[in-house]
Amino acid sequence: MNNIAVNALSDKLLALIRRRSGHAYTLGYILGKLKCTNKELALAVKLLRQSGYKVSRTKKGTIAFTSAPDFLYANEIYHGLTTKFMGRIVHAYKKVQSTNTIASQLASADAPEGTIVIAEEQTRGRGRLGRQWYSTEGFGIYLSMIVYPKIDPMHAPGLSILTAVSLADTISGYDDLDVKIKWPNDCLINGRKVAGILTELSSDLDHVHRAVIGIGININHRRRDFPEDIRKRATSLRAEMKETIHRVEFLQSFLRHFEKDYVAFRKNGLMAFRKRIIDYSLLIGNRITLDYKGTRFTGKAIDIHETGGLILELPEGNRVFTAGEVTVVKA
Ligand code: BT5
Repeated sequence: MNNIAVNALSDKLLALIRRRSGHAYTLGYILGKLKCTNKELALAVKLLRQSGYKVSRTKKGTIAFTSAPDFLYANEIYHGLTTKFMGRIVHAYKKVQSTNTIASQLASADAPEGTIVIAEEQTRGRGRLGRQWYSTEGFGIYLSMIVYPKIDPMHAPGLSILTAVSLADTISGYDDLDVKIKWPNDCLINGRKVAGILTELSSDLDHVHRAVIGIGININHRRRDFPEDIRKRATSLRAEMKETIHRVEFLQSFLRHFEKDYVAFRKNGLMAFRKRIIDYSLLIGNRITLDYKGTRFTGKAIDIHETGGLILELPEGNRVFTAGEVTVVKA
């Protein structure tokens, strides 16, 4: 039996025995269902165990599923996923340079909408303007989602804001945390960055052809797991909640939130989310400085624009910004 066949058999075995967690399935039942030999079954069990699944076998040969590892395997992500299209196709990797790069290639080859690329580790995870996203193995979620939103490129900033709202809702579902969105692309808890979003587009003047929404989420980092240069500014769900979070469940929950929001966004635009955006916003209602293309603007952030831009009240009148680096001015 070659590796591909053992893989396929272990997938079938897993699907079969995890239907009833802890139940001891008899050997005869399993061999009959999987139509394989005892030796082939032993290989499949070995592979599952090597992959981190807890599978128990008795002397009589019964087999029971005990638990699954919290690895971002495609199999795990599918199991119990209730979305219609988000995450229905998963490209899962152990280590990549950047999930956004792979997702862009897949999108150019017309991968179906909702396809995701996910990795346990990125060696060149990127932020905006060539900055780096620290993507330590096993602690975070490094995710890229492919969407074809049929919007004007002017409205593209809305995709990042929409994603931030879905993420903030997902995080809020875990605990009573002080989650904020810092326009244009950060999620913060208690003032520290827990996630960043990088949306990359392929578009012409009036039409977005495809978008890759990349999200880095700090899930199970302890403070000391962050590199020193960001330790004071970064946080994770675990650091805030003092408990380990199941990454696969978090991802499934996020995909569910995002799918619902994205469908509403396509139908009704970003303004359908205005209240939620304002409620989560760290900036709206505050005096801020915004650095844009080498110029610093100081004023009050007063609202979100339908394009996803930030509306700033300046001495010369209101102005919409589509990008920029923002700092809240301390009163
Ligand atoms: C972002 O950029 O916040 C967007 C990050 C997007 C990362 C995802 S991971 C999956 C996908 N594949 C990719 O290659 N990228 C996307 P920006 O606003 O430019 O923020 C970058 C800055 O955040 C850095 O310069 C650091 O100061 C800080 N930073 C880096 N890693 C961090 C982390 N893990 N947690 C908190 N802050 C971090």
